[in-house]
Amino acid sequence: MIRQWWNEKVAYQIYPKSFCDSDGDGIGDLQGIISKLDYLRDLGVDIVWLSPIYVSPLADQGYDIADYYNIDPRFGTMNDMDELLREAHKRDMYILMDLVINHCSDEHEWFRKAAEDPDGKYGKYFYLERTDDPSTLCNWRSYFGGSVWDKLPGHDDIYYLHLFHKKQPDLNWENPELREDVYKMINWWLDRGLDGFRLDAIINIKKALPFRNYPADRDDNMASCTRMLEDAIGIGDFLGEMRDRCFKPHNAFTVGEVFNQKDEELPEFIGDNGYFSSMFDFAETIFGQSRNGWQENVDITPDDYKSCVFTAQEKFNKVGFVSNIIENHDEPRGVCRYIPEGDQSVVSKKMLATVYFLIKGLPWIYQGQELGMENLKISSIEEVDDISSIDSYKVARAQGVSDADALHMIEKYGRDNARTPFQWDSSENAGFTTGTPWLRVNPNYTEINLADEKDDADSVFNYYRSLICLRKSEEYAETLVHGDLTPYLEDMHNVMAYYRKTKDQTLLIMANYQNEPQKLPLPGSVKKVVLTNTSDPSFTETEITLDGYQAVVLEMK
Ligand code: TEU
Repeated sequence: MIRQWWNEKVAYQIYPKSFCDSDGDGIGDLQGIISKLDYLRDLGVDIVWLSPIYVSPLADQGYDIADYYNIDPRFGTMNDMDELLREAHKRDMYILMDLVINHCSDEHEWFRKAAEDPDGKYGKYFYLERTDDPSTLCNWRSYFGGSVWDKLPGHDDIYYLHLFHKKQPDLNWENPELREDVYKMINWWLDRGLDGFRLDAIINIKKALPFRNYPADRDDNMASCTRMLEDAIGIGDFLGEMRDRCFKPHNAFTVGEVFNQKDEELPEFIGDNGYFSSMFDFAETIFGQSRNGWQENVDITPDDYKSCVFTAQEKFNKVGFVSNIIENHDEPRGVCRYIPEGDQSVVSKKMLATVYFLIKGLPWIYQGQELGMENLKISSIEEVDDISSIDSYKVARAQGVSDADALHMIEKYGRDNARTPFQWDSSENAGFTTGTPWLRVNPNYTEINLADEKDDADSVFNYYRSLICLRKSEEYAETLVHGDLTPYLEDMHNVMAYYRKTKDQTLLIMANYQNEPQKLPLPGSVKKVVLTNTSDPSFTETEITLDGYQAVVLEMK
């Protein structure tokens, strides 16, 4: 595998709407981000991905783009964007934008023109089907619920395809003219100095055609649109073309949001000369998901988490450099998902940070994760903003789930959890805005906030700093970035342990993934305790005792 400049970096995701509001309108913005670049630099962040800031009606919080060439005024101006690029580059940091090209907004000019003249050029930019009888359209269910087909505005006999929200019409990648327009836009941004992209929902750009029904998987008589992806062959032609026309000539960094990939295709995706530089591992994210809806999801246990991570490591490390996360803007807070309910504490949060941050791959931190931010409590569906939570609530209620249980389900899986404003300090609105925040601040901001954690040597925040320093240290970087990963004590209940090894150095990362202390066998002599999240562990030549949720990084002789 060819080594890349970004292997040794640390990446961070910003959800701009909720990061920092500079003008008091309750919405985070580019000037807010610029004002926090030094914060990120000091934390040790190199690569920053911004969730979408393009012009958008925000039907899906910016993942519905109405103009790819402009910044939404709520986030700032193109001058602000240029300033952000300049200021980031001055600090040796890299900026990635979100590339949302499976679909655009129904308010995009292309879609408006398609509705005006479905037989003209722009009609071919979308998937349009002409019929007087909508029951003849294929029975795919969209990601956000309901049919993937909706009426083209102004036409009673033409329907357009949307795998996501009805305000997110899918772009027709089979059309070379559309592809040219997309490549032109990507190159325009890269020429401006952008360093790369995160590729949104990218696996969906290839459809299994012609459209056809699949066996219904719920009693709405529809089939999840992901079923179609299994039969969609040939996405590589599009992705390879995009790499060659856009990313490669600019030496851009790209990370794919890829669900439902075919494992045999992994080398083409992220091997040397892959379509992307890296892609996210979502094995832990999707664990326990039920086809029937969130009400039937199964919790992930520490042993399940370990098994997902090790299986993914085995799969990805053979072919490329994976991107590792415990949360993002679509997921609950990692500390609430991967630490059993009720066990969230500073110590357990640091344990989770240790085990995920030191596996092989590019570590990503989602804003607020470095503080140990937690899920949001809700008391009524009226408080919920996220469209996917609202749909999941409806599905659960229709299945007979009680209001209280359906709300609890949203507390566990909803996308608002990660989207609450960043908790800068304990002043009103957590220091995020002087106005009214667009989404509720998590009331726990008086206990969990950056200002307090900065001054506390034992905080989650300062522990993240230690982890980043360790991964970048002269002494251990080679092993932590490039060393092999091998599981240790893989079958031991509530233990997650692994080696990171080069020919000159062996590190052993061990975590006791439960409240009760555990004695664990040591495979050899310890040379040094490099890091721990509590007090120094007691160990002999053959055995180590770890407190509840204690994690250690040991250098072995
Ligand atoms: O998410 C795409 C996506 O496919 C996930 O919602 C996925 O369906 C699910 O997690 C699988 O378990 C991206 C963005 O991250 C999200 O915010 C957008 O809403 C979506 O694309 C549409 O652009």
